Amino acid sequence: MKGPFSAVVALAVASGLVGASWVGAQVPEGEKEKAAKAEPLAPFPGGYLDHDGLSSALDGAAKAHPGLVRVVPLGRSRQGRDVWMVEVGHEAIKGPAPRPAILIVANAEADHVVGSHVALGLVERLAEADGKDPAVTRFLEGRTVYVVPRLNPDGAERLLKGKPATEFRANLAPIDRDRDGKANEDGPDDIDGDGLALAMRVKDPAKATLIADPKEPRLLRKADPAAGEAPVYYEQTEGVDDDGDGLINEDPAGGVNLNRNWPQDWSEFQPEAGTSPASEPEVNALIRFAFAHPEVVAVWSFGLNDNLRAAPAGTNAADTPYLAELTRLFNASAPPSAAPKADAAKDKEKEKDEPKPEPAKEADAPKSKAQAKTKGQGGRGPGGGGGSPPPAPSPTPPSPGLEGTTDGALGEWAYQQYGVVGLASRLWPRPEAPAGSPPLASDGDARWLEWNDKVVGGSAFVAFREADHPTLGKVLVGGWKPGVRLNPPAPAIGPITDRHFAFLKDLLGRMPALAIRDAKAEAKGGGLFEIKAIVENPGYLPTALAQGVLTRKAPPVLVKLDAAGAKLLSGRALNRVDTLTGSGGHREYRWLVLAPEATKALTLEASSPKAGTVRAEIPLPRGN
Ligand SMILES: [Ca+2]
Ligand SMILES: [Ca+2]
Ligand SMILES: [Ca+2]
Ligand SMILES: [Ca+2]
Repeated sequence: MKGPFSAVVALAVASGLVGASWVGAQVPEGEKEKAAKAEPLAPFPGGYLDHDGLSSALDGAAKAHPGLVRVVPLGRSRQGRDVWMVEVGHEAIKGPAPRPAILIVANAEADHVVGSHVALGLVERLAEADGKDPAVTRFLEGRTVYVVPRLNPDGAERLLKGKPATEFRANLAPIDRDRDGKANEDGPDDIDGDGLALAMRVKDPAKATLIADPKEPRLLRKADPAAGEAPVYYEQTEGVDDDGDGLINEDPAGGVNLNRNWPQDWSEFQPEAGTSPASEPEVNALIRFAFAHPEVVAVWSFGLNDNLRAAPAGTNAADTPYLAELTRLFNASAPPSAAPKADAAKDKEKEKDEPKPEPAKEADAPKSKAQAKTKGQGGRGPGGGGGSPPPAPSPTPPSPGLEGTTDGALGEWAYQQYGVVGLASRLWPRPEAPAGSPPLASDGDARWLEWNDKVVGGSAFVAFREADHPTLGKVLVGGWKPGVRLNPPAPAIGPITDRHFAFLKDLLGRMPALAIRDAKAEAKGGGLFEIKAIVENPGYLPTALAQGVLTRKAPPVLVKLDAAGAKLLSGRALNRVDTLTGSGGHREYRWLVLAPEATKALTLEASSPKAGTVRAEIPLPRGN
């Protein structure tokens, strides 16, 4: 087969995989723009890395930045691939206490491969900025960025290299969708021999609900009987009835959607949510990591949910201002491309016409349950999806229970249960013309077709053409190539990464911190001293979100007076503070100690995994 997938390995090899890991990253800025104007871009998966390519690229980054970038296995996928965790931070300076951290997780949904490339790009940009950009350098000296570039290596591999090529979101765990005792026995097939299993349009008056749109015949729309329109087609995935049960593609290889397997609002009746929360080894490994690392302040996930583009809703009131500010910052550093509201409504309408169920394809304007309760307030909430982009492409409908929700999503879990800032970014919410080209004019499906025609030279959409189906007779086969509507052409990844790196730097500058000020001892005579100090959070974010306090997952700030050799008469040696709010939240402390002549000073320490550790030496004044 000379399909698009032959390009994956070839391009990965051509890029050398060291330093620059995708095709676009090697083209100088000016050249890139010229090229964009001059010739069409190759759509996904051209220039995207498979598991071996990504592993090599990560290895290359670690080798290029020893002591700063480390790549360790987080766990193993179901099929035995390493799920990589990258740690970025100066090892040599790493003290005994955990260093406050940010955790970035990408490519949980198999078909959101762009996430793994942006995650890799952020690792590279952080490492390259170290020693050049003072803010980044300072951060990497005292903090850590954890990055899981591809939580779902099995699913991504299926999408990138599986045959026939088809849309793929989950992790290949065996699931018997139609409960016939066999798993994965009837998936999409390539009936016309082009290597792709796309969409199939079938003329069948009994089941048809759709007609070709007179304005754009490449698109189908619902027939309107009131306008005298008779439906002509139904549409489903390309394929045949492999197991002879009378249904076509009723039990495709799919598995569990790794962005639906998290314990928050987990859906027990949805096969793609898994048999239990965290049933999947990839999700389980990350949850174990998270609870073993209370220093994580924020989880930023790249996927189909997007909660950073609209004002927060559904969060604890005390946390909302912080999240609103992050939203503002995000929109300042990665300006949203206004996704028209009409798109979501239109696609929902289309979903109703789909003839048969298929694996999970949730739409992209998910609302958390909390958000739903806020009466449609366009929100982000904990992993909510206000201001969301047009829905994911699919010739098949979503599972009814999960569509339009964030049930079981990582971002939701990160905030609601792990109790940290939970951010989610779609990265490429809608197709755009390359810089320097006229902007795309249309919306919704028409916009995708315009992008297909003008930007990628028509190579993302396969025009429907007649094919012989073994049981249905003549059918039409064609549609969007797998993954092309979720992952931008490779040259677009660099600029997307730049914008998200700008936000990451903002976020790094907003970590909670600790400071001890006005620490002093006053002699009261007879070896008695009054000690006073203020412990403050000069960072932007609180040392614990209200949600972190509520869930007891965020450790308190511990304030310890080491009164070694002295007797504490009043005040506690160890004080716990649930949280110090951001931008100057503080507590005042007072102790009375009786110190022998030999004790010259006392040590005060304030520490929190999420804010670091500070110490102050408090001399005891003697001699009058
Ligand atoms: Ca089955
Ligand atoms: Ca085909
Ligand atoms: Ca079948
Ligand atoms: Ca089949």
